[in-house]
Amino acid sequence: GLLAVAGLSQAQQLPAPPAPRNPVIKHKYTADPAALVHKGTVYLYAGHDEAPAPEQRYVMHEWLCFSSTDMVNWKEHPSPLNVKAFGWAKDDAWASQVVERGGKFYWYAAVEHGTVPGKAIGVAVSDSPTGPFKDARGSALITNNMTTDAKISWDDIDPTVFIDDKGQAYLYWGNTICYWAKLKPNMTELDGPINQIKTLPSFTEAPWLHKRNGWYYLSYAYQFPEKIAYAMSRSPEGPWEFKGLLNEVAGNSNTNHQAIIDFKGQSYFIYHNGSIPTDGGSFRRSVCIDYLYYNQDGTMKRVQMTSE
Ligand code: FUB
Repeated sequence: GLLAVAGLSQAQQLPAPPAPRNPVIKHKYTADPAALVHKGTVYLYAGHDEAPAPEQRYVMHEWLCFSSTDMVNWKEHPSPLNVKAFGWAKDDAWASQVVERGGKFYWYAAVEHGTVPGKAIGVAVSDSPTGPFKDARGSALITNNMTTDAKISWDDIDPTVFIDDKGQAYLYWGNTICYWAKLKPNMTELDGPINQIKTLPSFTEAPWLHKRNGWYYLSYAYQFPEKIAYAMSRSPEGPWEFKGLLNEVAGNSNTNHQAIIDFKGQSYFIYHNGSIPTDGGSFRRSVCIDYLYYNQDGTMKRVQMTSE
């Protein structure tokens, strides 16, 4: 056809998307990215690393929100959620994810529980992706005494939520053990038992669920210091087949915490490293974005981190 006559492939005719320049947020330390594509805009949600150098511990009290229509220029919104919004929580605004259902936005977040020792997962709700968000339950959705196998107090962290085509919502989370459960259509209550995925080698934490061309992908932080690995399935309930690594340890950070999205015809791998000069590191992290590519068989190619 015309393309052949012109001698140009489709890729040559389309303008290449501008390359994100890493780290994408430079004026604050940002960690544990999650991204939501909604009406032509990407919303980037991140934890806020506030530990003053040289402290080697997590100091995290609030989550941050940025939006972009080109993945390069980011607009910062006022912090839409603080750990204080969960009246039952003590502190620690750890990893989170926002999903949309029926015009409402649900924000799943890991925090330290005030009375049940250990980490817990709460859910906040808003009519807007930029908030304000309020506690949707008045209590934790997941507490440490609901999952007793891991023998650690921080196994109930890093929620990711996925809504399947028929409307069934799934929550996945965990450290050391990868848990999953169904959510009711109200998005604020479990619908059935808490299950475990036992076929993920060296699962550390940070599950992220996404679907593409009939395949379900479960990516996660592997080993420690973390690389990102992934498994694939034909169902959100598994069985999951391990497929290998997506990257190497991200510069100067023990954790890596990915999100994966498609936006305007390009796939993106979003993660954090410790690359801001002088004080950046495992407790002063920075969100980065790189391109992600798939093979013909649906497997994902190893990500070339531009920070490498
Ligand atoms: O940011 C605190 C914790 O570090 C997160 O929950 C983990 O995913 C790791 O990034």
